[in-house]
Amino acid sequence: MRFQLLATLALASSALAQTRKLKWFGINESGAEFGEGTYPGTYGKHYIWYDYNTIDQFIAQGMNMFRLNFAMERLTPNSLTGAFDQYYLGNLTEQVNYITKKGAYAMIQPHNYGRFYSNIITDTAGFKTWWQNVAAKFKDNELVVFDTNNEYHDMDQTLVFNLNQAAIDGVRAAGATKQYITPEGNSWSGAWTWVSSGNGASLVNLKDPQNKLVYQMHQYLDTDGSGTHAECVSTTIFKERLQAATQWLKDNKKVGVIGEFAGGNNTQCITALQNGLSYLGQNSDVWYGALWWAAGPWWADYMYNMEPTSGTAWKVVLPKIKSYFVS
Ligand SMILES: *[C@@H]1O[C@H](CO)[C@@H](O)[C@H](O)[C@H]1NC(C)=O
Ligand SMILES: *[C@@H]1O[C@H](CO)[C@@H](O)[C@H](O)[C@H]1NC(C)=O
Ligand SMILES: CC(=O)N[C@H]1CO[C@H](CO)[C@@H](O)[C@@H]1O
Repeated sequence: MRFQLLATLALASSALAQTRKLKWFGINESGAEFGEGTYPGTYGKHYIWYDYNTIDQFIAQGMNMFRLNFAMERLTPNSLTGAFDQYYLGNLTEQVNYITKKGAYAMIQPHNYGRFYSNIITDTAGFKTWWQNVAAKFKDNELVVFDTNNEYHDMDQTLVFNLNQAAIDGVRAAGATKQYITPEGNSWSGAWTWVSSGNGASLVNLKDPQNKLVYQMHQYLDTDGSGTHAECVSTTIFKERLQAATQWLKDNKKVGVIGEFAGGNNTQCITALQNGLSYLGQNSDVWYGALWWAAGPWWADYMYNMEPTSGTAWKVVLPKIKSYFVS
């Protein structure tokens, strides 16, 4: 009892001693969306939820944002406007509560690319209802962040705008008025193409009555920006790929977050990561932070795996980047 109290005090004082250079330092928790195409699939076989012990270890490293990947097809198996699967919702809720009770943010992230059962979502009214139903479950938790959808791509730009607006309207209609919402763009929501793809010109017009939109962009550092190679183009590529989007945020008085970023275990990538994170820190007026891709129980020897304590990125990258978030 006494030891517990001392431990709690020690934790509280070390948390107070931390200075954040960026509001959010986070990680993608990935696994509940695995088994894509096998729906509903079986828990523990086709998909998996996240390990509380590893969440604690990330928090001890200074992380305060967890982007929880999951599949819409498992949450509402019948239709966008249909009933929840109570167990999948139960697991999602349990994870959100665990994270937010520790004082960290939990990002609810349908990992669906603007699609439902592989078809592009065109029913914007149904999408609004989906979000209204989901947000109603979390409306009293201010540490929840709603991500409208992971990486829209190869879609009509007006549809991407309309789906984002429908999600915002649905969340607010649920009475969730305090939470941040992160719209994502077409073209895999890339930061480097945010302006050139037309996302900027289109999504600048999204309206949120609560004024709590944080534009979510993703950025990888390999040649095609896909995050499928261990090599990075140069030591300055991260920073370079952020410049146009940063200017867009400033010009339009918006704020953003890098919802996914990563690089491989090599000195070129590590320097590129450090330069890019330093640039985010210099522009913390418009950037809220960044979330590493990825952790989760099933990544094994994946090149960007940050799962404690065996992941390559946990061992090699995290110690070299965390000081850009917290000191
Ligand atoms: C999590 O999912 C499993 C498998 O469907 C289920 O047995 C369990 O009851 C769920 N947990 C909650 C809290 O709903
Ligand atoms: C990282 O790369 C170095 C250099 O290639 C290698 O020696 C080391 O084993 C790698 N670390 C991990 C955890 O893979
Ligand atoms: C860059 C990257 O690793 N993206 C992966 C994100 O996760 C989905 C499934 O969870 C993979 O299909 C992508 O390759």
